[in-house]
Formats: sequence, C-alpha cells, structure tokens
Amino acid sequence: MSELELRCPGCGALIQTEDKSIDGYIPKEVLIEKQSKGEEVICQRCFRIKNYNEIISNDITGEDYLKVISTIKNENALVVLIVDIFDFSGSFLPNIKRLTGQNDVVLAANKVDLLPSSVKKEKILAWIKNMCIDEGLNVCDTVLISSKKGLYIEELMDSIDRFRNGRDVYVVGSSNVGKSKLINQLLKRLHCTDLEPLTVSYAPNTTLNFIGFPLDEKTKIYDTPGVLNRHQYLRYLTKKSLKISVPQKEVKPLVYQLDSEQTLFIGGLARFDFLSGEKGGKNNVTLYFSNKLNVHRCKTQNADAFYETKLYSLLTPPFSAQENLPKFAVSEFHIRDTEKHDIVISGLGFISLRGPFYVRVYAPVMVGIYVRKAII
Ligand SMILES: Nc1nc2c(ncn2[C@@H]2O[C@H](COP(=O)(O)OP(=O)(O)OP(=O)(O)O)[C@@H](O)[C@H]2O)c(=O)[nH]1
Ligand SMILES: [Mg+2]
Repeated sequence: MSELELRCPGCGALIQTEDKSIDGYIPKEVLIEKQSKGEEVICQRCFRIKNYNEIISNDITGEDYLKVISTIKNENALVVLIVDIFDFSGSFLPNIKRLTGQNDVVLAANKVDLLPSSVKKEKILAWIKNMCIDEGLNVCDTVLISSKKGLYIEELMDSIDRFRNGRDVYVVGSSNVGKSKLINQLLKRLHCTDLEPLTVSYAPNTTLNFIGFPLDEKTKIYDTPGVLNRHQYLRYLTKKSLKISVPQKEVKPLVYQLDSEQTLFIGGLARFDFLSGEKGGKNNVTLYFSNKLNVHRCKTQNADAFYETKLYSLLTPPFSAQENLPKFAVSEFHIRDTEKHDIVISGLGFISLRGPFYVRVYAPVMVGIYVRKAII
C-alpha cells in the first residue's frame, strides 16, 4: 500500500489505516479524502493534540529510543543537545556520547523563560558549564534559549552555523525538553512557514521518529524522539495534575522562614522536612515550583497525620487514589558547609537554601531527588 510509505509530518510515525492503537493511525476515509484534495496527511493523534490540545502520551521504551538515536554515531553530523534548564539533572543525558559518537555537541538549555527574570544569564551559563564538567561532557558551545518565547534562537542558529561545517544537524534530548518546539522556531526563521509544524505537547514521547527538514540543498536538520527519564516526575502524573504541576510561565520564587522541625507540603506531590539549620534563628528557604501548586506548612511532628487526612482534599494534586502515584520514599541531606544549595525534585522544581542544614525530602519512589550547587 502506498500509504505505508507515508510518514506523519507531526510526529514521524508511519501513516497506517489498520490499527487505531498503533502509532500513525488515520481512518481510511480521511486518508483518501486528504489525498484526493492534495492536503497534508497527519495522524489522528497529532490532529487531536494540535486541534483539541488533547494530551495523548505514547510509549517509547528506553530501548526503542537507544536504537533510533544511536544511528547518529554513524553519521558525520553536529548534535544539538537540548536540556530543560528547570530540570537540568532530570533532562541531561549523561550517555549522550555513546549515542552520538565523536560528533560535536552544542548544548542548548531551553525554557529559560521559566527562571525568574532577575537571574543573570551569564551566571546560569557559568553554572551549566560547571555541570557539564562534572558530568564529563565536552561541548563546543552552550546557549540559553526559550523555544516558547522565541528568545535567543538567533544565537543558537549562529552557533549551529559556526560548528556544523556543512554537516547535518540532529536535535536530541530527553522527552519534553522542547526539541520540536525549537525546530518549529527555527523553521519560522528559515522561512519554511508552508511546512506542517511539528507536534508539540505537554505529554512525553510526542515525537516518534526522525523528521528531517532541509537546511540547504545538501543538508538537513532532524527532530528526534526523546527518551523518558524514569526519574522524572512527569512520568507519574495524570493529565489534570500535569497541567498544574509543570510550570508554564516564569516561576515566582516563594520564600519561607522556617524554624527547625517545620514541614512544607508541595501540593500532595512532595514533602520537605526542615529538621535543623544554623544554630538558633530562622532559615530562609526558597521554593521554585509551578505557582499553581499550593504549599502548606505544618509542624514536622504533625506532618504524617496531616498528610493522611488532607491528601486529595487540601494537598492536591494528586486528586484521588486512582491517580496511582507511587508511594513516597525519603531522602536525607546533611550539608555542613555554608554554600547555597538546591534540593531538586526531578521534573517538579527545587528548593534553595544555605548550609549548614539537615533536611528530609519525600517524593514518590523512582523520582530523582538531588542536591546541587544553587543555580540562582
Ligand atoms: N516554558 C516553556 N515551555 C516550553 C519551551 N519549549 C517547549 N516547551 C513546552 O514543553 C513541552 C514539550 O515540548 P515539545 O517540543 O513537544 O518537546 P520534545 O522535546 O519535542 O518532546 P518529545 O517529542 O516527547 O521528545 C510543551 O508543553 C511545550 O510547550 C520553553 O522554551 N519554555
Ligand atoms: Mg518532539
């Protein structure tokens, strides 16, 4: 069937009319109608995401991803690695070199619009460079961008031009970091406005295969599927909870002055016990989370009972037991120096405070909880 040759321009899946539950499905009548009118054929899932803003997730396993992405190491290309600046550790792919081989890497930290606007760009860039050194990743350039707001896209384009030396470009990164949104921005600037835009969505695993666009007569830029990091919160949230928990605009920091043995609940999604800090006095703790999430404070000694009785009512999201959020696991952090640190709850946000401190953090098992040098 000729339709088997056709790929969806939104997600890269092979177009097919046989099985609704498989990627690339489109009803046969619709396909025939579109083709007879000479219209662009996009799969039903992309149509629904684009037109009704539906959240339809898909399952790409780590192995599928590795198979697809590791073909890049056989190419002579420039790799543009996208990370989510709001979830750096959660979205960073430490094994990127294994997948992309000896190819040069330009790092683009996306979603800079989520950070408070008072934060200096240079400070963030210096912080990213240190993180790359820690992770052992050698990059030719680092650029901060916002694909959503269209910020600094030209800077990234200049960097791509400088380092690609006539080669193809592959845009890679974890799921949901904004690869497709970025390529849509690049296409606008390359005046490719007649092309169907790539499908972009809140839900992970939107792009399913490589999708190439010409950069010039000989070379292409490719969108690629993202891998879902199993430590990211995103993976465990339902559609309703995702809309509240994933920040959509600049995050306004919330400052709390905490005494020892006080607890903060971030909705019902995480719990932060401040056990002790500097001797005497109160300690400033700054929260960087979606501002749609409510924060509640209580005494640590009452926190278990509070959680038990208020989960799903005051402490939301999650909104009901049907959401099936995994049980909380506990991590403790005992910092003895006087530096500022962030406690990161991967995919959800971070809590910033100065040492010395002793804190306990609760989040679903499997969600990564890290301590790092403060980004802000
Ligand atoms: N705030 C903010 N959100 C962004 C930005 N770029 C992308 N997003 C949002 O992030 C989500 C994921 O964007 P996509 O472009 O679909 O991400 P992707 O990396 O292509 O994801 P996969 O195809 O699943 O690998 C969408 O809800 C976007 O609107 C940005 O610069 N800032
Ligand atoms: Mg995508």
